[in-house]
Amino acid sequence: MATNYKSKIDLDLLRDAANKKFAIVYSEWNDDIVNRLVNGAIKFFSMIGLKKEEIALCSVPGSFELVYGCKKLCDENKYDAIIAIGSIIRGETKHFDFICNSVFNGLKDLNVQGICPVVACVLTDENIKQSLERSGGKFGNKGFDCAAAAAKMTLI
Ligand code: DLZ
Repeated sequence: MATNYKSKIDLDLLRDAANKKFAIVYSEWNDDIVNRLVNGAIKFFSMIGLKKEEIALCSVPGSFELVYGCKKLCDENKYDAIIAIGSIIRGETKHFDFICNSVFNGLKDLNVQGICPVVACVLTDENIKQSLERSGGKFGNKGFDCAAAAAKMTLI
């Protein structure tokens, strides 16, 4: 298994996004993992000069509801980029596949609408170990990386 994870983020370029407005929509399912991702995103924003209070935070019950939450915020026309944060972990039923497909298709549809960029920070893991590895473990923190992606999208 690959362990040579390296995030390619140019903080100097992304500091120009410090005057942009960001929102995070996060899911309450698997909240221990989601909190780690949200903190990763906030850490990135603080590194480019944004305060936590300047980031709009909105919670939804589960990842399935991320699309609706993001759509509502898109329609407010107040944000330059929105990050959807969730953690979907495979269980014993087919829920995993249905939720993953719905979330990613829904977020893709929002991007096609083009109101504002919506970044997908939704982990889709087989087990909690994989989720921990991607939320501040050996594969970095996808919340941090996705916040950088959101910043970049405000500058293109
Ligand atoms: C129902 C469900 C299941 C089984 N697993 C997860 C999960 O791993 N991660 C997640 O974010 N949400 C899960 N949910 C909840 C759904 O996303 C959704 O909130 C409910 O189906 C209600 O629409």
